[in-house]
Amino acid sequence: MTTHPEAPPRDERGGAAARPFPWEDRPSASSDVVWRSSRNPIVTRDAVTRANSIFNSAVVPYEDGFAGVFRVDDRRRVMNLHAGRSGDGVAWEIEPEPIAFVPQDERVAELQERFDYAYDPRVTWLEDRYYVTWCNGYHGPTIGIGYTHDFTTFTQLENAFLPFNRNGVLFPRRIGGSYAMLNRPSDGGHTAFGDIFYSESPDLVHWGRHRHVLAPVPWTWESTKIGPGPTPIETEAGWLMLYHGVLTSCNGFVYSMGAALLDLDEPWRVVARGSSFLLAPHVQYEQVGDVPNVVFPCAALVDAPRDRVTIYYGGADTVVCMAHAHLSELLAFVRS
Ligand code: BMA
Repeated sequence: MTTHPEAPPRDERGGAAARPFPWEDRPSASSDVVWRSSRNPIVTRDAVTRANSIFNSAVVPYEDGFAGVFRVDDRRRVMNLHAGRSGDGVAWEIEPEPIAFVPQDERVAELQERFDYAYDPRVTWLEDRYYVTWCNGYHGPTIGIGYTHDFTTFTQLENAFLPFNRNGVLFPRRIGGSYAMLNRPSDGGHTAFGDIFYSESPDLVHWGRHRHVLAPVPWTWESTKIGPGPTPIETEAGWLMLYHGVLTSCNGFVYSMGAALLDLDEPWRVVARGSSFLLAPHVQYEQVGDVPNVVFPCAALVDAPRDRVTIYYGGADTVVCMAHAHLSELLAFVRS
């Protein structure tokens, strides 16, 4: 039913075949398209000494298990990225120290002369390596890009855009010969607006041909702003894009997750868009935390042959959580 270029080639030990897929069936009492893991939250601040919070993090299949890049805010409330490993996708070992990106060249070293913050990573298997994109502080938020082959050594490339931009996620293959990224321009503060755009690049350094993809919808769960989430999932019907949408209540922002389907060859064209949210902050670990009422998806694992998707999301800017869905039902949902 689907093609799935996200997974890296099987290693010589047949790791991919042996890898477990983190999954729970939908509870019998539920008819929701997306349901929460009973093991939530799967990562708390206790995973890293001196962490204030660990949330909005990205995981991918790696060797016999999984690897990830985690957002860790420390007790100075400095936001940074840490690498992590897991055998089952649920129990994580997270490095105590932040990733020390090696600059690709002297020009990138200039970017590193000052570190402000790094947060909200996405990880994408693309051609021959794992790329990391994140919100990188450089005179305001913009999109940082780096890559790794082993989740030990990470190389940093140029920032993709001028400030301000807070959400950037790469497509897992080139589109029309170009690298492609969904992103969300913003401002220097707590942006009370925001549409999703598509940008492309011949070399992952120079970005252009920016196209509008999706706008907020007035008087709905996504009326204030929206932003791309996990690496888009390639299906025969189009690119399944999970994203976050925000409404402004009388008591502040409320972050939920929705989904849309983008054209395979021209992903700035929207094929379909679900009108409701898929997951909204309805349980305590999403409603209560450093920032209340936040569901913020950053990654999805896909087991296409068995019609299974596992989504990783941040809860209330405090913890990492998992949710599950059937791919076929997500594709039906976007047309609802
Ligand atoms: C956004 C980002 C996210 C965060 C969200 C809610 O602007 O900072 O990291 O989860 O706000 O605070």
